Amino acid sequence: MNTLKIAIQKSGRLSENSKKLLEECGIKFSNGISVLKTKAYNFPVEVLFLRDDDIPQYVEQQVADIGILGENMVYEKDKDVTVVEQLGFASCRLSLAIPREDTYNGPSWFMNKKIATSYPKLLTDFLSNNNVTAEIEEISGSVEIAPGIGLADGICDIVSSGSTLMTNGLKEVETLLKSQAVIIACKNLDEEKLAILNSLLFRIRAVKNAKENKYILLNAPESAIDRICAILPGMKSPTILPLAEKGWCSLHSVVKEDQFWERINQLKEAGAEGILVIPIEKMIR
Ligand code: PRT
Ligand code: ZN
Repeated sequence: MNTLKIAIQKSGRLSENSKKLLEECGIKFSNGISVLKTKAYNFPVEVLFLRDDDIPQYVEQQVADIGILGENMVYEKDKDVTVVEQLGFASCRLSLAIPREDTYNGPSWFMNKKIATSYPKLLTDFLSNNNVTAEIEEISGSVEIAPGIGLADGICDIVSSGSTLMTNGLKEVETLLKSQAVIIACKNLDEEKLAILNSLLFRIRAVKNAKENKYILLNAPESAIDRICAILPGMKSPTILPLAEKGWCSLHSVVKEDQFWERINQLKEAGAEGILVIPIEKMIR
């Protein structure tokens, strides 16, 4: 039987979440430190462990059929692949930063300056869109120290919390791209591989939906049920069961977690009691 080859990062910021995602989709595979590829026991996929920089090219050439990596790398490498799903982890942004004490007056600050980066393509695009001519110093790591050691005037690098910029005396002045982990796919997948990809995407969406939603149970007087349903718009047709105590009932539904937290006080004011919020493992719409 045909198998779908999935490239994931061997070791780095994306590795654990990529493996966890496949495991949450019920895909079981062995994962020794020195293993470079492995077949899943119970799903027609083979997992290849690679450097994230190589994944776009391998997917374009169909060495791997699909890959999991950051959008920053996808758009920097600019290969002929399709982004098929955003995964919601490894959120970060590609930003320009300059010494903290400098006054920033817009992209023209970078005119005729030297910028250190590992993202020459995305930086070149940004500079040309803003009619700025600058020298790009391409380096592969520790970009943030470049201004401090006199290698560059500013940097263009990935920012997450911002603390690396702060420790290196830099401030963020422009965001070029917001990024998260995505699945990319080769454009030439045959029907059998497409069918496997679709069943994988089905499982991934079930896992993602489950994470965003919670199963909620609460008790309330019958007279409060209409108000409670109006407070939580997700509760279109909740299950309502009578309690042993007359005039009271138990209400069960699925709600978006962020909506629940925003409205918890209103729920209590409306008469909800004994509220339980329970994680959902998989959710199929
Ligand atoms: O070895 P390999 O080439 O596979 O890995 P790598 O070292 O190139 O990549 P890795 O593991 O560092 O990052 C993989 C992907 O994680 C990136 O391409 C991004 O999509 C995503 N990601 C999410 C990040 C960060 N957050 C992040 N904070 N990638 C890098 N960083 C670095 C950044 O370069 C900077 O040095 O963290 C520092 C900034 O972090 P803060 O929190 O101090 O702002
Ligand atoms: Zn890399």
